[in-house]
Amino acid sequence: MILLNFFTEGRKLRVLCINDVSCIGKCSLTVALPVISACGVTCDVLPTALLSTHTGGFKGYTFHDLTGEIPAILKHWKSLDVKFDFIYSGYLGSIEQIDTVEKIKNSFLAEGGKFIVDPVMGDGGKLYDRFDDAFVDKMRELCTQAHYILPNLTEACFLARHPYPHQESTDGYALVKKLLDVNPCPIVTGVHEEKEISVFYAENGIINRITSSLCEGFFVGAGDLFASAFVGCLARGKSARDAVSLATSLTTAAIKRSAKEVPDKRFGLNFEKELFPFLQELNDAED
Ligand code: PXL
Repeated sequence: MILLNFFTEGRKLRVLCINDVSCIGKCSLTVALPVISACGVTCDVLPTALLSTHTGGFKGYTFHDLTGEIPAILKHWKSLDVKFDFIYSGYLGSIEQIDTVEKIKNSFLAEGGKFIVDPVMGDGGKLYDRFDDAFVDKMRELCTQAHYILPNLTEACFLARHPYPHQESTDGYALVKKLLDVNPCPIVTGVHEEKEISVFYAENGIINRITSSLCEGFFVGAGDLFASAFVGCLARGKSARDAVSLATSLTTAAIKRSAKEVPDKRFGLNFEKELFPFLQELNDAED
């Protein structure tokens, strides 16, 4: 609490989001920037790659790896003596970039700041294009360093070396229990059972869940929306429990809207009109 008073009185909170720019398909930075900024905190960015679209379903996408640019950016930032109160990493294009994120956390996270890792690697039981087991192992290492990790069900299974439930329903409690060996505060999204979908999260060793009704199908960018809202709410001083609850409301509302409004789910979620009620909930929760 002392920490938040110092931050809020002294200067505006800064969040650094390390993620790719996918020009089309609303995910990663094109979601994180509007959502985190709308929460009322500064969102600085470190783009990891520039893609014509995300890799989840479009054929022939372009991919420009920005790893080579990062050392010069960091050198300049060092000269500015800048620190970040929250560092949130998402899609990383290579094992080398995972090493870089670890270095950024060690050099640029403000004292008492929080490091949040969304280990973006896959969905539907499979790894995305471009990722393999070596990447998973390296991501698992990064997750051990984070204050919070936000895997979806697929990523949680890879991290915990747990079988992905293709047909059967998932024991979210058993999965999160295994993940506690990787990180003390895992928050697992998209855990589906028959007609329900849940977020499971651990707090002080106790596992909790928030359940919503299930909309069938894959919704690209849903994990990014959840993670961005979670980080934005944390940066506004919410507890992790409240941030999970607010992020779940926003994501569920955006998915429900998109199930009706977006015929081709590769183009991402129509989350924009759901930001207003989300921010109202965030501000009301302040009283
Ligand atoms: O939403 C996750 C994501 C982020 N970035 C890129 C992706 C994906 C999922 O497919 O391809 C480039």
